[in-house]
Amino acid sequence: MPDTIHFPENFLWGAATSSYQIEGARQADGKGESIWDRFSHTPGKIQDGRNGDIACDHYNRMPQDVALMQSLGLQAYRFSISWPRILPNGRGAVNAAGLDFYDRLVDSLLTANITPFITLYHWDLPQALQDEGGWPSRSTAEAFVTYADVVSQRLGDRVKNWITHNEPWVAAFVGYWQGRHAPGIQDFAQAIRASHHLLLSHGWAVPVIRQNSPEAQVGITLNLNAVYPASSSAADQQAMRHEDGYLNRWFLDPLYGRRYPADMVHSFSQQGHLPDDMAFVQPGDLQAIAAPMDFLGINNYFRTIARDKTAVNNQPPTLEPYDNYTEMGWEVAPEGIRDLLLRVEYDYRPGKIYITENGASYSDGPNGDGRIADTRRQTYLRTYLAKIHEAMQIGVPLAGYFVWSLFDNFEWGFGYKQRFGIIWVDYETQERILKDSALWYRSVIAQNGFTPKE
Ligand code: IFM
Repeated sequence: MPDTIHFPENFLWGAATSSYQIEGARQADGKGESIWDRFSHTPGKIQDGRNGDIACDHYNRMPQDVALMQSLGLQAYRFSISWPRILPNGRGAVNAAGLDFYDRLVDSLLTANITPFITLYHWDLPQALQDEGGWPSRSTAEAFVTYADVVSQRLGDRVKNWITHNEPWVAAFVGYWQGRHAPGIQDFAQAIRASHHLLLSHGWAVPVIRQNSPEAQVGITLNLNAVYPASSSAADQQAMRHEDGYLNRWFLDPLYGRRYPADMVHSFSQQGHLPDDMAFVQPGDLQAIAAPMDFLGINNYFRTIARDKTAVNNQPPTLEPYDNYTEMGWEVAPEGIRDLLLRVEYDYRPGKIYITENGASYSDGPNGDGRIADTRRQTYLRTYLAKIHEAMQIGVPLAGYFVWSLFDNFEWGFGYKQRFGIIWVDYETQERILKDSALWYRSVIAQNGFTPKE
């Protein structure tokens, strides 16, 4: 192991958040209702029964929060825009006050020398559009393009890094199939349609953003995992291929011009999941989805070990998870992020990659002195960053890293029980406290690297 790990000079160190998870201000200044407002106010949907009405109150504390980012030396900040703050009904009248908030945020970041990375869609769809069918409906993709146009016209002079969507797999399959996320639907056919319209809206928005934001870098963020077979049996190899197809290839293949993976279309169809045989894919859609991008954003937290549990007399597994999990129950397996990066580079050649999210949920809080010794998070970040660095040494064109998350925040269906922040948030007082991991991350940024064993 090298004594010190150094990153390239222009490597970008950032942190990420999303609108619904931190902003609060549910109805402030003309904001419309989102599917997460509706879902989180539906009894039984959120584990701790809470919602994002206040969250980190970032909408009202934005200047202090940017000052905190500056105190950490952050070079980039990835945040998302709340669509219903801009277009309360999803389309139609623009809410100027909503745009003004992000205008102020962007100016504050630039003044603090922090590069803004905007995510246009991080799951808070205007409820009005869900009422018309949501992502399974093609008209939502059309509405997204208008929304992208409005935002990029206003901010595109100063913002040069644009992410159309965050984790379309989650938006489609957790929102419309597992039903654990808004809008809470459990219908695979709807989820598949949603996945297509999310991708289509991305492809349609890319040229619009480019037009409004000269020299913009435009990409999408996918949640991807390295997938390993639990043994070398044919059954486990096949399970691996299926998991990989469902999570990774279903999105990567069409984005990189290879159409939807035929094996997955066949498999979904055999399971009776494609009643209309993907007739919703219209001529020109696949070309639109494959619009050239400037970078790929990857969110990664854990790896997947694929096991065919139905196979008769399957070989015993040769690969078992480590006995090391975060409080989300996600396995800590740093080599997964290295293998994932190598695989994506080898198979898709994205040209430029950012890790747009990586981090860990541990609930360590202040001790008697007010210090937060979140050593497990620090170890997680250090070991994952070391593997990321290995991938870069082998040739993966990684341009930056965004820790998830800047703050503890509303963790969707889990509510506030899960804490991913490098900054502690006391939800009673809204006090922010830098955890030890934040202090460590500040030193990583300052030194552009770290000592693997510290
Ligand atoms: O909090 C989420 C984020 O919104 C999307 N990626 C995963 C994170 C942790 O679950």
